[in-house]
Amino acid sequence: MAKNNYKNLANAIRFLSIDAVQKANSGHPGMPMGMADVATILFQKFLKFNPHNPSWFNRDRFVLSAGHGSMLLYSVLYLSGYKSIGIEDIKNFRQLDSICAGHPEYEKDSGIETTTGPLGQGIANAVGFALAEEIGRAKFGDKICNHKTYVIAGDGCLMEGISHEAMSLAGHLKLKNLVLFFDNNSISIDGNTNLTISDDYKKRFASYNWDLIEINGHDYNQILKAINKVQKAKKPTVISCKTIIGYGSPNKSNTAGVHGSPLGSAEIELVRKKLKWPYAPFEIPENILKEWRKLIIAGKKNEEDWKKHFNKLDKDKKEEFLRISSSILPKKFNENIQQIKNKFFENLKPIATRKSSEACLEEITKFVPELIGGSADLTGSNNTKSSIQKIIKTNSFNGSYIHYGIREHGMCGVMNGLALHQNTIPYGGTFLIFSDYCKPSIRLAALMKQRVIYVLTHDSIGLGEDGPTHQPIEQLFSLRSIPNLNVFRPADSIETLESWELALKSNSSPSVLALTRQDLPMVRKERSKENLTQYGGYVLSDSNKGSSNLTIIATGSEIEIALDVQKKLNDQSIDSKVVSMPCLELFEKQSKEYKEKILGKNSFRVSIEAGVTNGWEKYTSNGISFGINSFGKSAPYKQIYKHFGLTTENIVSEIKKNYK
Ligand SMILES: Cc1ncc(C[n+]2csc(CCOP(=O)(O)OP(=O)(O)O)c2C)c(N)n1
Ligand SMILES: [Mg+2]
Repeated sequence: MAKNNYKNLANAIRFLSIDAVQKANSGHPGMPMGMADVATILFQKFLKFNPHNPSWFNRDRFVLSAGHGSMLLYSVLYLSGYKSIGIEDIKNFRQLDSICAGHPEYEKDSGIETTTGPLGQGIANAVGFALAEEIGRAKFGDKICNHKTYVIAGDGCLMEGISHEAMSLAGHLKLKNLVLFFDNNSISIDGNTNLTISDDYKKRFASYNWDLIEINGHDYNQILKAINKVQKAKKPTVISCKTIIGYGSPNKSNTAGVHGSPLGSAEIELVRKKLKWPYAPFEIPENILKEWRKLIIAGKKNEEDWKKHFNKLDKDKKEEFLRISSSILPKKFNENIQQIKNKFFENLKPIATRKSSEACLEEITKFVPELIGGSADLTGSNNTKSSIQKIIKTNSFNGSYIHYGIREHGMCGVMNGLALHQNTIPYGGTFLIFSDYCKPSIRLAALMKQRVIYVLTHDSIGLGEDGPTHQPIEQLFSLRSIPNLNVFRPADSIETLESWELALKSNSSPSVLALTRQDLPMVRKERSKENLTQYGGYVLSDSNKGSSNLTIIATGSEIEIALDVQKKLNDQSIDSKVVSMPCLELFEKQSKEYKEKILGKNSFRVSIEAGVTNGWEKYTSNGISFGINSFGKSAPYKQIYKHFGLTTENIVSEIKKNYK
């Protein structure tokens, strides 16, 4: 195609972006103007996708990590004929409920592959996509799963710590189908990037084991050549594109002023003249739109070619592929879980919930092959690896366990990509305290409704001697404050198994499993088949068959104390019931009647949890919340419990002082 034509195709992206930002009176025109040429060549000449079936499994993934440049993505999806975005949506940029939201928000079947905006996250998601692709290829063969993952990232994404973690892992694993376009415009919000950075990018990327190709991001030949070259890459590649932010704007290009503000009508007039674009706002001339829309035909063919290969798969493989890619658990899932439960009921010995979780995984990994586990260098402490799991390594992706290294943030961003790719269920471990290093990615998993499972062990002062830097205090409620995240804190092996079952069935919410380091007694002795954790909270033990006016609510390791308190009170003829509340979010979803019945409408309520009490007061307003509202202590754990008054003696005495 003539270069002139590419220019027009790219200018269509530029003007849709300029005009949408101007109409919304907010947004970021600079980045789409700068990267329009690269995006045009990528979509026109290389990207394998089907605009009329955006979820076609073997499509190349395109991630806009520099999410502020969202208009680039919306423009290119509209132009190439996705039904999810029409011209009216573009005119509605940044308005309530518009698919063209301020930053790209993941929506299945829309072409928006992931939610971006918090800089750097998209790079980690892209590493997850590329890793999932390798895993898919190892499982289903290179005719079924064999695609590229392209990501556009700017100066900002590459400054963020998560980019270092994720790119280092990708280089180590040699994810050859991963291509990062670096929008190397040397401008961010505060001005020229030389205000703050003097990294040697060449050395940086080389040290990660990435290839680097440097091009002028406005030269079509160079863009074509570079993307052509990466088709045969043996490692992940950065294509560093020297671009001019706000390309085409006579007065604002190459300045921070064009990063995040509308250009203004006078300047837009000048851009129209300079780029020879005489058309009205939102008008794309027919010949240009037609050229873009040819991608619909090419896309259909892409998928049809793939289907021929898919049809050649044997019946079992086909069924397995369809099951996994539709997020359906194996047929015998419920039956198998029940068998594990029966086995657990036989074992009454005290056991740490992290170990119970390991026992769950030992069985579950046998019948849920799409589970892809890992840990941020705490495999032996998080108990995240079952004995049958093979390790995923460079050039060997037929395993199901990833050593993420000490890269918690990267791990969680990568897991989001693994989940979004739709052929894995990712879970990953670290200590609960380091959920603070994971939080931005956990939040995005919740926002995107992804089934990601966080195995967070050493969940309280119960970890003991490692001291206050390692003892979670505010973490449980901080995680509970994230919408659409289920935080499970099971009390024994049965609740741990029930939590795993719910997390795996939870197709539209991520889950945290907060697990203990220390041994806990088995508290669920009654052999109920039903998963009681699904109610979030339930009566575990009642000393007066439903008519006591004292309710003791606890979670996880503090259930042991709650039961002991109940016993001591009972010895003194004070009745009480103990409510186990492994998941507050699921409890909140129950009916008002159920909640009142469990908590006791007029009961004196006590909560016991080894963490901040702020949050429990909702349930215990008239009663007492036992917890810890300062940092922990370094000592053997029983001494720390005593130090904070989390002992049967203290709690019984306080209850007796305040109750009745
Ligand atoms: C984690 C995070 N920190 C800060 C921001 C706010 N922010 C949005 S864009 C941006 C500058 C990005 O610079 P660059 O990637 O070079 O984009 P360009 O100006 O070239 O479009 C900042 C600081 C953000 N979105 N995410
Ligand atoms: Mg920049």
